[in-house]
Amino acid sequence: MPFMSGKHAFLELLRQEGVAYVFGNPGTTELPLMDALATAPDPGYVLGLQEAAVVAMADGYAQASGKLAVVNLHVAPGLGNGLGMLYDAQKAGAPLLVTAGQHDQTFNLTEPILWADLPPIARPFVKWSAEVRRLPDLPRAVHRAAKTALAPPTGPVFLSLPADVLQAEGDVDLGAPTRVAPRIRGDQAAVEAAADLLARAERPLIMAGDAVAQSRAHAELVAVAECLGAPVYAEGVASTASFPASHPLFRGTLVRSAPAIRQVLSQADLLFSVGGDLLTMSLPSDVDPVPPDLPIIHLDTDPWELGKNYPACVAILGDPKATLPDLLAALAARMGPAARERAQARLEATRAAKWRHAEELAARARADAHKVPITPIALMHAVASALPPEAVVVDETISSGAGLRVFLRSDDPQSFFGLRGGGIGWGLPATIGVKLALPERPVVGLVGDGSAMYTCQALWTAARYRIGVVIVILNNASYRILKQRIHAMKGLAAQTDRYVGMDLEDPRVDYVRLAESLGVAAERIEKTAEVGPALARALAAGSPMLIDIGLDRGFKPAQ
Ligand SMILES: Cc1ncc(C[n+]2csc(CCOP(=O)(O)OP(=O)(O)O)c2C)c(N)n1
Ligand SMILES: [Mg+2]
Repeated sequence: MPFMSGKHAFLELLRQEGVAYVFGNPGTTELPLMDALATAPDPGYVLGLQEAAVVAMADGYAQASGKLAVVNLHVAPGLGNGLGMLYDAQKAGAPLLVTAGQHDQTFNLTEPILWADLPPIARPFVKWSAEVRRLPDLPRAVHRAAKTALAPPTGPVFLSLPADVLQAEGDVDLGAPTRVAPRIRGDQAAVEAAADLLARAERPLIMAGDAVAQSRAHAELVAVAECLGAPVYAEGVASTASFPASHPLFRGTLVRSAPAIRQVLSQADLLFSVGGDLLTMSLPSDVDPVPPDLPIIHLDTDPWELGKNYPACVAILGDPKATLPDLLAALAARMGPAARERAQARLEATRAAKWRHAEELAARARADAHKVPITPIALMHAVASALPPEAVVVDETISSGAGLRVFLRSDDPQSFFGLRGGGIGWGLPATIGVKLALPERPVVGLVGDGSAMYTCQALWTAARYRIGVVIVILNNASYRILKQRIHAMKGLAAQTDRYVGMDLEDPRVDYVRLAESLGVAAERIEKTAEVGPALARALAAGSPMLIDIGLDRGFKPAQ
């Protein structure tokens, strides 16, 4: 057993777990760790200037790499600042080990400044939350935390690290990591039952969710979708590229409104959700999004999600990549030439419908292309047209993203990441984390102006560590989505045309000067035709760049 201090043991344990980066913001209780980092070649420390930005950077890194990301925050206020983004990380299932320094344990009863009991603060947002009380417990705690974060369904965990534990010295048994093998094959009888229903369905519809991208199961899901000729929709809160966007069966994202989802699902006689979320909505509705008698087959890595809101006639706990080949084999055994012909006809019909829809949207974008200020759909079209196929898009477009998933060629599971939890301010720092995970790929964040202001400090991190992201600010000088929604309520705001707390004017934020002050080059764009060349310049720069887009502020539906 090596004789060592807690702080060195902690870094060694992270190395054992394959951790490349600690994302953090330090204070006095973190100084033991910062001291150990002074002579440690790895893991690298990535400083963020506000804890929300720190957590969202780590989240982007964890989601894009599939690896454990470590966060180190400062006692209660530091952890508190990070909680909104921890909520988002939890909803996205990002494997994060969030740690916070705690005061020396002999000191805590006096209630020192910044002190609070930390594990209960983090507990609602993590899979496991604990405090390490003694140096000998440190290895077991870190290994258990890492194992738990990475075990399916993946998600954040929290450890409080008192300063005396990190300062203590002793013989430390470092133990070893455990990895839960993720390729869990769904129950064979359930797979057969699913195949019975799917093979007989005349209008099957597939909803593809995060679990598909996370398990890298594109090829497996494509094979099943093609066999069935079933259209594939991304779930309503579509935060990953859960199906190759260019595929003729991909019909884009379900619009997160109950009547709109009901309309799509009404076309089906069977719904097969592959890791798809049923159904996170943002507003209550008199219309139930799921038609009453629609049979549902649900495959997911998380038993909590199966049948959570809507009963599933077949619920399969399993990894999509491991389970879909079994389903394909079971389908092949059940589908004769006539069934295959019908599936082929469905595929052709879906291809045609997809093409018509894409053409319709592209025509709208083209019709807007000359307008100043730039309209959201013209911008989405211009961005998608300018990006190379290997680009990765991080989406916090909020009210401006219509058409994005139709125009984008997000064809591989790491090509798209979107806001899963709804806590805004995620997109800008997440883009930086994604780029750290995928340094060879162009990474572009599309971020609402309001959203950007929650975590704009992250721009400094991009400059400091020379992380070559491109941040596109969708600048409508407003919380446009809130204006849209309050207008739709037809209440006092709509009657008086007053929208309290939703205009970001007087003064307007100057994003170019803001970025420049944080070390990031920036330019302002006012015309759609300038968007492509600006993106090309930014991508060629290799250093971080912000493009501030002057967007139309209109929010009322066309009369
Ligand atoms: C942390 C957090 N604070 C507040 C909100 C409420 N909220 C949702 S969208 C939004 C405005 C977003 O503005 P912007 O990013 O400019 O996008 P736009 O609506 O203009 O498209 C706000 C304040 C939230 N979801 N999360
Ligand atoms: Mg806005």
